[in-house]
Amino acid sequence: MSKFEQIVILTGAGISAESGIQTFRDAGGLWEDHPVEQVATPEGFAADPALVHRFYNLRRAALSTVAPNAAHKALADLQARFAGEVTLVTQNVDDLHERGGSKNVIHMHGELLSTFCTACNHRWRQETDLTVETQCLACQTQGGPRPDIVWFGEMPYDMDRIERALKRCDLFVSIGTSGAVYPAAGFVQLAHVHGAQTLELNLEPSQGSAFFGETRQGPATQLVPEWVHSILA
Ligand code: BV8
Repeated sequence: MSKFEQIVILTGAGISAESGIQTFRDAGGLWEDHPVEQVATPEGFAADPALVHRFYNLRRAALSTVAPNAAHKALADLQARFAGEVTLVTQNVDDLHERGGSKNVIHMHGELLSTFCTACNHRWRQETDLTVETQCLACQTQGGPRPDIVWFGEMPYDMDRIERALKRCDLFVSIGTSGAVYPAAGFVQLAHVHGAQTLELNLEPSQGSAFFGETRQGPATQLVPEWVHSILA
């Protein structure tokens, strides 16, 4: 029986890298020569909705060309077999955790496959391209639908639920994130002050490595299965 009872896991773009989805750092934080912070903001969307729709249409369409990797599958295995509680929070907007078998994934930065209407707030699953002509399925407003993505300057989803889990967990594990974006980058400190052990699994030390009790460097497809095996052993 593992000595831990409540585990919170935070994942970032690095866990999907070996599935072929580019991380933000690899792209140098740029997309079509635009800083991500420019296209991934409400102001960017207001200024050029067609550009922002294109940014997300390309990433949404790419989902059908990639598959979950051993790290996604190992976390699903942990959720299925761990006797205690696992809370899986991801900054990623892809669906690889779900396709790898994970349940109850908290997408704190939203999802590529979700859309909502800025006029009536109706939310629905969206698999095809959005354009400025797209009409809302509920109120028919043309141009109302936007990607259901939390942009810079917007409040991430499920923060109350995430903070409650961080305060009561006994282990916090961060996987494949640079620790560049808040509030996700601050989760390790909240978990630590409430007595949790903290572990970082990442290709290289992140900006927040100093806050972790233990850090391991390597690819997620190697580190995550090894770690899950040690917890389930
Ligand atoms: C908020 C959706 C408040 C978009 C994303 C100072 C100045 C200005 C702003 C701020 C500031 N301090 C805080 C802020 C606010 C801002 C912020 O943090 N800015 C940063 C740039 C400083 N944060 C926000 O705006 C957040 N909201 O604060 O709201 C508020 C309060 C009240 C009321 C209203 C609002 C919202 C942030 C969410 C933004 N949206 N995503 C989209 O995806 O298109 S963030 C986006 O970037 C990603 O989702 C992700 O979270 C982030 C990139 O982080 P990573 O996932 O870590 O990816 P990255 O490429 O950086 O790193 C990959 C890592 O993997 C690397 O370390 C690499 O070594 C590793 N790796 C690579 N390969 C592998 C690997 N590891 C293992 N195996 C491998 N094979």
